[in-house]
Amino acid sequence: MSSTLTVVVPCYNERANIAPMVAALQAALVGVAWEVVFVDDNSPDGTADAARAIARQDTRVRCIRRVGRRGLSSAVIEGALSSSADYVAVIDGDMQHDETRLPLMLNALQGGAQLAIGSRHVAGGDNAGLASPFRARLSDVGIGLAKKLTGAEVNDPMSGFFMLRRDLFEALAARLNGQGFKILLDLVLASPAPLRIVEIPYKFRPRAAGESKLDALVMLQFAGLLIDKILRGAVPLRFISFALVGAFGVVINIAVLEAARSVGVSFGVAQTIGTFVAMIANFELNNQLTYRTQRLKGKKIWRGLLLFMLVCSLGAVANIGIANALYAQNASSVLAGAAGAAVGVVWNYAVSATLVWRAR
Ligand SMILES: Nc1nc2c(ncn2[C@@H]2O[C@H](COP(=O)(O)OP(=O)(O)O)[C@@H](O)[C@H]2O)c(=O)[nH]1
Ligand SMILES: [Mg+2]
Repeated sequence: MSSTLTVVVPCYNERANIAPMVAALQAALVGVAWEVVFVDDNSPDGTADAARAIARQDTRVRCIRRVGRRGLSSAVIEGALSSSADYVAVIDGDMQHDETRLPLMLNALQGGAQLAIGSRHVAGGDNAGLASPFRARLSDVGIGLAKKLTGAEVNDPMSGFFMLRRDLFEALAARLNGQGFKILLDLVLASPAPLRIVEIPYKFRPRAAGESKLDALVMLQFAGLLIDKILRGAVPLRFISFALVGAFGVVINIAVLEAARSVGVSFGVAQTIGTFVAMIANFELNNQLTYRTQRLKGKKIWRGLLLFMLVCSLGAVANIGIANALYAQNASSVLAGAAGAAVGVVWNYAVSATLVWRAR
């Protein structure tokens, strides 16, 4: 007999949370034919051993142990693709999500919804379990960006807690980006037609054991996911124009730097002036050339210029960060610099295309 519901639990160093998770599912899913798949990336704390010890006693429990791999999204994808059930749910392995919502999600799907999302941002849900005000802020910014850049009609597109029909997941699987943390957003964006989505409120709990794995790399992968989605279908000519303007900006930057230095301005100040002049020139050129079809005029120019400079500053941070990271891993300085610059220009282009020169 196959199960009705497969619960996929990505886990990394969650040993202490495995047994409580199985017990919680058992209590929440009375009357449902369920199974749970823990997808562990060979955690050093022995998470897989803990799962297998339970699996030996309980055939509803399975464990996929991946070696030489890391990544929440790809773990979820492989867990879901190992299912033969009618429905697949995804829930974090750290007890932060409220498993008692699972039957409600299942009801919603059986009533015709295609995707049920556990949401912290609809009435009755909350985000109190985020570890710090910084994380709450970060989460809000991420949600805002995701909504703005993608137009996804979901209040909590960053939720890691959701359920959908397995056949839908299988249909979308090949179109998934699979990088980083945000598998739900990835799924919503992969669907060629808008999905019938129901959001079910839940209260995000604080972590009871273990620690969070969200770090700078995860955030970078999130940026990559957004960029990937935006670039799909974008006009390449426009990107080329943007990149050429950027290259011209580098020339302006160096020219101003040298000119200021020749009249005795210190390097740091001269470079700062050069950078600002280059950004303003680039904004003007892009406004005249790259985005002439939606040129900003009048008062909108000032807002646009400010946003553009902000976006480019973030691009510069990503550029320097990536170049440093590659250089530290023994890449040649030219390769590291080029990779950093490439990421910077793609970021600047993708984000300014949507935020600064948004097509009406
Ligand atoms: N298999 C796998 N699971 C992961 C990985 N990174 C995070 N997880 C799991 O994904 C869930 C959410 O991660 P968590 O660190 O709690 O993120 P946060 O709640 O946003 O701080 C937890 O169950 C983690 O153990 C990974 O690289 N591989
Ligand atoms: Mg967590």
